[in-house]
Amino acid sequence: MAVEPCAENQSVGREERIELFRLVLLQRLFEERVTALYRQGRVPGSVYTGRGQEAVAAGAGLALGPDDVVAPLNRELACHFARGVEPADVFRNFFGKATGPTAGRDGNMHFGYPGDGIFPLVSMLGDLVPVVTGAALAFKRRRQPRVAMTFLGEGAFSVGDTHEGLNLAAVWKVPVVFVIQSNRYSYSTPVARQMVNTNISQRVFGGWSIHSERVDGTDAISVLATVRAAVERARDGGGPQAVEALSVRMHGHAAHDDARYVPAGMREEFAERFDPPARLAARLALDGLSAGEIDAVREDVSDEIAAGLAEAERAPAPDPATLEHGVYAAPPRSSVG
Ligand SMILES: Cc1ncc(C[n+]2csc(CCOP(=O)(O)OP(=O)(O)O)c2C)c(N)n1
Ligand SMILES: [Mg+2]
Repeated sequence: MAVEPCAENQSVGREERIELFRLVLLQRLFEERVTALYRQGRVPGSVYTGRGQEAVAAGAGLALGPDDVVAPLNRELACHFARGVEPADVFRNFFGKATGPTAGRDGNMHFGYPGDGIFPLVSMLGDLVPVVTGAALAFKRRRQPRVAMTFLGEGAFSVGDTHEGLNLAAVWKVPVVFVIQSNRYSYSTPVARQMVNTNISQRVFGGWSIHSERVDGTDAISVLATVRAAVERARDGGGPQAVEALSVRMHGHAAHDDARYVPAGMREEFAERFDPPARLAARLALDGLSAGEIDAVREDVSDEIAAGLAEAERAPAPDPATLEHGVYAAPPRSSVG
């Protein structure tokens, strides 16, 4: 079976399509590299990747304006990249380097740039829902035309904080966008064993009257168009918005999980037709980009990752004398190391 090109959507122009392709590839190739390093024993902790759902992170990330804020989860690296985070800095975090965003306190994805509108990841499922709802409440009270966004998976819908946050967002009518990653599993639990009505978009509308739409989460162009419309509705006073992006998690929960619980052939079949970077490349080819132009984007991304890795490898390890610094409150970066 052949790959399905991304659907035609006139609201996303040529430059944005190329940027989406770059972002999706950046996440894909970065995660392949960091997984290989993990298997070589060069990355402590574990590695969680978003293979199969990069288009959601890229499209939603690009849909935000410069003054908006976002709280990505650990499968949304393309969203960080869309906001200008450099691969070198993410590598520095995975390596636990002194000059990385957590100064070596975390070797994973619990980092952020609050000053640049990227909130650090809170691992407890659902907890970012009230956090971004609070940020959106602040924007509303200050009458600022800003929007807050977070991502959440099916797992968050089994946690009370999610329901409390969604309820308050609706009651307060704040400018927040919830991007729901429906990738069929929560760790090893198939969604149908977690909830009776697996149409989360319908539940969000039925439960809280939050405007909600479903989108093909493997089609970055559709994601960008749908989430951008949601962001603008939120910005224009339309209250909270939800977009449920449908995809398949193309690997286990983390690098240690071989996902034996997934039915044989499901992911292979999905990858053949719906692999996000292949879908974008097929659309770009239909748009008239030559194979050479498409390959040039791949090469640029690959070079950027190689350069970022080399830079991060040269970065210093934390000084043991600073062990207790910033554990409870982050010191300014210049004072670390
Ligand atoms: C409150 C809470 N309970 C349990 C966990 C452990 N945990 C981490 S990820 C995960 C599954 C998440 O599933 P989903 O939200 O569908 O995200 P996905 O892994 O599919 O990206 C679980 C149970 C957690 N992080 N927080
Ligand atoms: Mg899931």
